[in-house]
Amino acid sequence: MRNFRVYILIFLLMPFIIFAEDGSKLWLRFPNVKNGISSEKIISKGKNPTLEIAKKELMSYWQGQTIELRTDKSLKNLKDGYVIKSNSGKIIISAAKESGLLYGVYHILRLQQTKSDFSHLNITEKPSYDIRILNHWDNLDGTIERGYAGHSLWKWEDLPNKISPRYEEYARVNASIGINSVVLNNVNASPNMLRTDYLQKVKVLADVFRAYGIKVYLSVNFSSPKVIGGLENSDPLHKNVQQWWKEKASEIYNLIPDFGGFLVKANSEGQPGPQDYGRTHADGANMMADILKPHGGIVMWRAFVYSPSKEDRAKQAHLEFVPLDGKFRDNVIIQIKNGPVDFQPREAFNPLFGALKKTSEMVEFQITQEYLGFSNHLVYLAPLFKETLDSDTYSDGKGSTIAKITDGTLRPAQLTAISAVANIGEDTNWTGHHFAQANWYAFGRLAWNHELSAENIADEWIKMTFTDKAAFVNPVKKIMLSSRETAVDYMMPLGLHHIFASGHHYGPEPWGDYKGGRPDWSPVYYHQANAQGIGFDRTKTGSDAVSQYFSPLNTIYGDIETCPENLILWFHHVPWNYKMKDGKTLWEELAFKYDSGVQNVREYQKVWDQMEAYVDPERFTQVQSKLKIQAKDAVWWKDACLLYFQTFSKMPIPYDIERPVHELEDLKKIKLDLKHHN
Ligand code: GCW
Repeated sequence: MRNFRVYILIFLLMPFIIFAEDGSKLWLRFPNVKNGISSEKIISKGKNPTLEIAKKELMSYWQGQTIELRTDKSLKNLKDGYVIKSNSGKIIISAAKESGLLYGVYHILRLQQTKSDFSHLNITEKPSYDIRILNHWDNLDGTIERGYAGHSLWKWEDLPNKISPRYEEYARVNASIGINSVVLNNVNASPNMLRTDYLQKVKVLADVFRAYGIKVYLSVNFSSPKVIGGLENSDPLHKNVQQWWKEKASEIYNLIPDFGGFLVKANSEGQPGPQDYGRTHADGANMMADILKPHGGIVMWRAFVYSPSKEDRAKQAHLEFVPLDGKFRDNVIIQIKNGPVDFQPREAFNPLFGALKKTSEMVEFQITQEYLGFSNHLVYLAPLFKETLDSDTYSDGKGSTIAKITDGTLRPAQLTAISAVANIGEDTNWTGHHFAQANWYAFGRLAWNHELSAENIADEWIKMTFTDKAAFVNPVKKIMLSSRETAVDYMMPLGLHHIFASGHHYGPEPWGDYKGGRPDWSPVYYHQANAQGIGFDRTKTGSDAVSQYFSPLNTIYGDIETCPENLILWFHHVPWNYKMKDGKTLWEELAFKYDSGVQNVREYQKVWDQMEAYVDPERFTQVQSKLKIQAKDAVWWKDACLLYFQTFSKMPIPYDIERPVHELEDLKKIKLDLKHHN
């Protein structure tokens, strides 16, 4: 009898068990689809693992007309793009490569998921970038630097024998948005990554990813020859060092014939590099490039370099790399963070874009929210990505946007690529926050087509991930689209930057003054608040970072009257009573911005609570809880920054905004136990 009751209970709960929504499916949800079309309704020739995946997806999920998958070498100019055409009752997807066919299949599935019309299709897609790459900052011990979604997906201890099913799921999800490359390990790279036993593990991952059109790359430690090769040093100009790399490359390519290449963080934040031997970044990058060249591999050399010096940190990459322009091999690409400091909620764009005229350049974004509330805050990053890509550098006259510089439109670049630091971990929902999935999605979509709008991408993602009901889509889209500006407002409005708590970067610490430590890791170095005003003077009379920008931006940014207000404290030290465009003083404006950030998050909570009817209970409550944290954190940020800056401005917090609820002295005592180095 008891057993019987248990059975009844299980039976009644069945629909909930089956349809439990834990976010693990990401945007590849097909809640009402039991089966796709039968194999007879798929026309294709030849056998190939990628093609088999494409067919399997159609047979599992596609509910429309007959599909023909056609490889067509004449479409080579589309690279791994594709053409989709409706033709007398069927749909023909053609592409030069099988990966293009797979992307085409995900395209029509997306149309089905978003309930778009697919009766008269005539679509031609060509990716904006050849290499669309995720950078994992995963360590060999399973931790992830700046990772907020649990441990690493890569189970190094189990590999090469045990293969987690998530490797393939990961590859599939990436393929669905066109990501075709991944760097498996942290740029703060362990030399052990290149040990033979690890390479055999890497091979297994590469073998799983290959059918999904994904190539594997590795971050390498510049000292590897010395550390694991037992050489005396790792001087790139030494023959035995070069020989070591040569043999290593052969070993890698024997295991992984389509290996992508190396990503290198050198002479930055304590990492070894060519400068340890009096050599330049070009010497180091070229040595590796020469070794990879015969195998078809490339070097992505990072421009994120700065040393503890008197020079403004925002200027250092430009100072270092511009003199090397023209000296890099054609299979080297310089990987440049979107801003010149470090993935801040808002930065001016990195002036290195466009400044290297004879060298391929690529953007590095950060999807993981190191500086944006980890996986606790809802911050949709497509507007940030777009802001960078659409920035006009004026390097080759008006219209020289970062998108056009990096995608090869403006200059025939040898290599075109775009990268982002992943936010993926072993959490069931992959990214910690359900809405952080949207940032992975948005990066992939923009890497495929940087002309898509943040709004369109949000629209697709919401419909695929949650529901297409307008009563849900529209308000949620509104939240997403304003969320980045909201985060800027409650953390660092008007161009403020890097006033985070030290090390872990969660929460405010504008008072942070690491006397005796590195000034360029101290908040007070970045905000420069004093009795006169606040902000970093980067004008000609300050650090002169403005001169690294092409005309007319150097003058626009350099003049307080013409500098965009959202960057005013990035470029200027501004008096507290400076009159802003809306008539408020700088101090009032700052206070209003912080307050509006807080109010917006409260609004998001209200809107989300009204969405309950449209979302499964699991994801509804999880997002709801995260919004509570975000609301509390926003108030924490606002109080910490306003109360602290008030000690300089000596002005009242405008009376029509919410009053602080904390004491400054209490906030100063907060020390979160989240470990990290800087
Ligand atoms: O954003 C900073 C991070 C470091 C990171 C570094 C980098 C991988 O705080 O954790 O190291 O940038 O991009 O190299």
